Amino acid sequence: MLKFRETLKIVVVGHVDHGKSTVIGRLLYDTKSLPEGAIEKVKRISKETGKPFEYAYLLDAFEEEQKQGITIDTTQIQFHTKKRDYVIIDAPGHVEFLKNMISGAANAEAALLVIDANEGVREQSKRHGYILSLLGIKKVYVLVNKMDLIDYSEEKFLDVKSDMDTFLKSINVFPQKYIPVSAFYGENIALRSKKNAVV
Ligand SMILES: Nc1nc2c(ncn2[C@@H]2O[C@H](COP(=O)(O)OP(=O)(O)OP(=O)(O)O)[C@@H](O)[C@H]2O)c(=O)[nH]1
Ligand SMILES: [Mg+2]
Repeated sequence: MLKFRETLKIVVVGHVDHGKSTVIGRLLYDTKSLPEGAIEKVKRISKETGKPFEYAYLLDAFEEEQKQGITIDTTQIQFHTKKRDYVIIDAPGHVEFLKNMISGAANAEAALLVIDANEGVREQSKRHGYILSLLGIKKVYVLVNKMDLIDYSEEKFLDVKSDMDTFLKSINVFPQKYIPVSAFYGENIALRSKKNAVV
């Protein structure tokens, strides 16, 4: 019998540099979903340019993106688990590329809104939240990222959560969950973190 598998389209949004591409890169890495040689290639580029290793380079494939360290255009990645197929859409966070973010989000059924725990809620965190509400995307998960930079502080996590939740409520967005993560160190990405008990 033919079995139909669901495909879920998830867009990853949020303020510039808050770690969207790193979240996806690390998820692909931890679930062994990368094509062979991909990590080695990024390591080689890092060595050649003298820059630190970036999971984001797995997504930001264009030379200009790697040079500037920002995402310019959306990238769509196929991702599979036993249960489902996913298309993950990496959106740019810079205000200049808002159009690209919107076209990426327009296709999605769910969204991950990434906020840097150290910087907190910023302009594009709110604007992207607002765009999700305009597009009627109901399944929203907020990832409070870079928890390593704030020593996995539950108090600071709850502050960021409260700030964002106040804003999102005012525009009728009710996230399914707020999750503290460290994309760079793989905490709460593919596996549940032992670093904090706030989830
Ligand atoms: N310490 C720490 N740094 C992180 C973490 N996640 C991302 N970063 C760093 O933050 C910087 C920006 O990460 P990106 O993933 O490129 O951010 P982005 O949100 O995709 O940026 P744009 O697409 O340009 O908006 C990089 O130097 C990452 O290594 C984290 O969990 N901890
Ligand atoms: Mg990016």
